[in-house]
Amino acid sequence: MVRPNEEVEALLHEYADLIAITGGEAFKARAYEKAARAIGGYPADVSHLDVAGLKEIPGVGKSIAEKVVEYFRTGHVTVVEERRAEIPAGVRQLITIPTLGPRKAMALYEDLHISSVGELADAIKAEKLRDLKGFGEKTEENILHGIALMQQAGGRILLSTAMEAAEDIVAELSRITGCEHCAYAGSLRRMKETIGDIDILVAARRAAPFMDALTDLPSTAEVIAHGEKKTSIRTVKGVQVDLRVVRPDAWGAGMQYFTGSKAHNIRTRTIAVHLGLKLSEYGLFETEGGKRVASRSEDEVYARLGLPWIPPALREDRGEIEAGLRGELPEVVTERDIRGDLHTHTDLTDGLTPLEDMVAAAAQRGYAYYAVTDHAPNLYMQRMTDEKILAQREQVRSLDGEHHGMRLLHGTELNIGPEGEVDWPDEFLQGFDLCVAAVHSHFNLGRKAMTRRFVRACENPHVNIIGHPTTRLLGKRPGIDADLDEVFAACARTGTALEVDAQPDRLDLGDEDILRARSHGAKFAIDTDAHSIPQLACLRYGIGTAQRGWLTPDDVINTWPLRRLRRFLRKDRAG
Ligand code: DGT
Ligand code: CA
Ligand code: CA
Repeated sequence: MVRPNEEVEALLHEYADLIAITGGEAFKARAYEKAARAIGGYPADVSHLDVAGLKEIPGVGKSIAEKVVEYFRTGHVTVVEERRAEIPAGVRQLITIPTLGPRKAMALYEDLHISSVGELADAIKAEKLRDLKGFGEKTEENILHGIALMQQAGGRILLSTAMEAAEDIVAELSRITGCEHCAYAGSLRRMKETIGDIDILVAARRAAPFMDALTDLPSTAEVIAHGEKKTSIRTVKGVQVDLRVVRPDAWGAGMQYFTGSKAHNIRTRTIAVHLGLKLSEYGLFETEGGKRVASRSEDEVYARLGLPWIPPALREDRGEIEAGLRGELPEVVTERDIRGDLHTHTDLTDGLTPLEDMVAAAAQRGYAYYAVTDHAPNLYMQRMTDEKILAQREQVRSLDGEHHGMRLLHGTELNIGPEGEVDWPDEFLQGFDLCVAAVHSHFNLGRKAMTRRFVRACENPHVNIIGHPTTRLLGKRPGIDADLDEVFAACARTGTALEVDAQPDRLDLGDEDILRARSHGAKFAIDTDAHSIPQLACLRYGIGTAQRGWLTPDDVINTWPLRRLRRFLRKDRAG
């Protein structure tokens, strides 16, 4: 992703929120939202553009372009600063509660002087909200639910947010003289879906220059601890970073220890004890006499324990130790195995980028095939029609093979209705190369009806992939309630793949559901669901999640050669 673009995206989103809270016109807030998304999804670095260049971006007019230029020239935007000053930080915190919009947040502040999440929870408990205009018992319930969801996230951050921060810091520290290795470890290296804190490891003879560099970074807001062995800081975005510096000859042992997980480490330490050895972050030593037997590389440490090197995503004590001891570790799927993306959008619906640009960007990633799957008509706000999708098909056919032979598949993202029905009749669906189908409404049908709904969708001979199957949004919306074992079994039986949607706030299916689905024999598609060119790079998060679910290339249909994929896409149909 392009970092300056993301900064502007965040700033414009904030400005839109501020406009909404302070009672500004709704259309103005919407215009800033739209520009924020467009800039976030713009493939080129916007910090290099002047006003004229910025105005080329759809949705960006003169006034927004000028603010962006001001931001890169001065580091701030005056009107944003002014609006910020009008609103207590607590109110801005209120609108981060899922289900509570800016208008309600401002009403709470003006009528009840509520300016923090804690005060809001107290007021709900005292039943103070239900008498406010526009509120009621149901609103109280919804807000409490939103607060609970926010607290469940428990200060954990999305994998992508942690990854971007960590990669910046690793790049900075790697430049320092004396740095022999630098990498992130912990849950981030294991590609967990959310991250508590970032753990960074450096191998060097002297620790001080690295510790000092971390505390001096411009993105460091607060120093939590500053020591010889470990330094902890908090970034301006509120993310905690722990840095440890180890001696170069202990790099492997350090990485093994600080990658974790704790549960995995307990197992490796126990194996060491049985071998008359002691394993720590400094190395593997003989218990008697303390002679060092391994520490330089992870490979060496694992080998001395009788284990192959274990991919970090598997290190959760979910059977990887046993599999390793038997020599049966899976060869998990990697980004290099992926031959194409099977769920992507264009600006024909809610994507930001025209078809030809998405296709060109996909080709640059070296894909052998690429599917375009814009939204189908029942997602009404996308205004899809038969004519539009057929015209797009013509366009897809004309671009097919134009980029070093990359094949294009024309698909759609269908909406699974409450009864499991989808947007178009069979005859029309026949014309697509593949169909993703996903739930976008009626999230609370009840378990039985929801299960039946998914099973019916799987039984549709044209539905190839269930998109973001649980519809969860990390930290915002729980997954749907269905008998997933029944759904997964239906997928396996009907030849319908389950998606591992790589959008960082979805990662859906998640690792545990993948493990379950795999045990039913289901197949998977790791897709980005990209709505812009930068989002094509989210694939890595889907790959990490798939690895945590023990998926191998054979489990993942978009690692297959096109012929095998096409056979799968035909389901049981003849021809
Ligand atoms: P997080 O930060 O909550 O997302 O999860 P982790 O796994 O990154 O946990 P963290 O940051 O507390 O510690 C990083 C790694 O250091 C952890 O995965 C394993 C190792 N570690 C930390 N504390 C202990 C411990 O008490 N025993 C063992 N064996 N390993 C530990
Ligand atoms: Ca951590
Ligand atoms: Ca940590």
